[in-house]
Amino acid sequence: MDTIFGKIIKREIPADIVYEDSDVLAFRDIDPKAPIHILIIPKKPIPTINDIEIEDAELIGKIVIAAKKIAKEMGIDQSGYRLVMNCNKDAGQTVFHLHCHLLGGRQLLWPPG
Ligand code: DGP
Repeated sequence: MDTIFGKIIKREIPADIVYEDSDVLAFRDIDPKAPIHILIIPKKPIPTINDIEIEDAELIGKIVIAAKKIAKEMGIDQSGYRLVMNCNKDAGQTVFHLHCHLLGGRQLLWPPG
């Protein structure tokens, strides 16, 4: 099933893209929760963390590698940042195409709400 993020990958709807390679796309969140709020997604449409298979291990690693590159590029690698992946209802997942939130640019609270 196609999602809004599938449409962004296919350039059917616009997004502020900050990073792309053959496997991963990253763009600014439409409703930012921090001065820097980027979504990093696999181009492969995996709905939730529960659907990740062992053959996706390298792909998931590439998401984290993309995140650290973007954090450095945006100058928050030393001040700090947070990576978040929400899974299903209790975590508040709203888009069922796997994504990793990269949040930074301010002091982040812990624990999250
Ligand atoms: P989650 O709650 O983890 O499923 O986060 C989904 C995020 O996706 C949420 O922070 C808002 C963002 N989002 C939803 N629709 C769009 C869109 O069309 N464009 C962009 N850039 N972000 C979107």
